Formats: sequence, C-alpha cells, structure tokens
Amino acid sequence: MSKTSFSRALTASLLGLALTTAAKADTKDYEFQLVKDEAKQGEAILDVRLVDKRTSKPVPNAVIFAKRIDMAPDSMEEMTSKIEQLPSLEPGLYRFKAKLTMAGGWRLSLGAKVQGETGTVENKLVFKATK
Ligand SMILES: [Cu+2]
Repeated sequence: MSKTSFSRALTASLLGLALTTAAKADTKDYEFQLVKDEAKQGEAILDVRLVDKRTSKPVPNAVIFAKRIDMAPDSMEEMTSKIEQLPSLEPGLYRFKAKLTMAGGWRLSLGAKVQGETGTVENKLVFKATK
C-alpha cells in the first residue's frame, strides 16, 4: 500500500467511525438532574431536568414509567413515601409531588423512556429534606 492510499484508507475509516458514533445515541447520554438538592420536609415539589449530556439540552416528552422515593442515603431504604408526577411546566422539566415525612437524606429513583431511543434511562438522585 502506498503512503497516499494508506492515509486515504485511514481517513475513510475514521470518517466511518465518526458517523457511527454520531448516529447512535445511547440512553447513557441522558441524565436526570435535580434542580435543587434540598427541599422542605412535608409536601414537596421536586423539579427534575432531563438533559442530553452531549449537548446539555433539555429532553422533553420522556415517559416516566418508574418512580420511587426512599431514605436510602440515611440507611432507611425501607422508608418510602408517596410520589406522583405533576404536569410539566417547561419542556425537559419534570415535576413530582412527594411527601417527605422525615428530615434527612432522600433518594429519588427514576426510570424513563426517551422518544426515539431504545432502552431506558435510570437514575438515582440524592437530596436533603430540611426542617
Ligand atoms: Cu427516615
């Protein structure tokens, strides 16, 4: 192989690699992030953003199929509470109403389907309930 055809082959394979990477989004490219990592004890509204980590852009219209709240950060994984999803007020922002029955560390676990992606996004978010 001559030097030019080698470099041409290399360029072609790198280009192919770049195209495959760009076309294939993974659910690992998405992440839920809490807007605030503190909430008042009692009835609380939790705002969570879903972002595409590659672009930092918000991701709207994800379907949240699993949600759970518990006190795992304070070694009370069995201490769960009620949580319900509220209508979104802003694209890419997901709202939940939860009853934080005790001050301390809480964990919000979410499972979601993103439009156009196979697989699921699953994140565990930790925050604090204050008195
Ligand atoms: Cu507790």
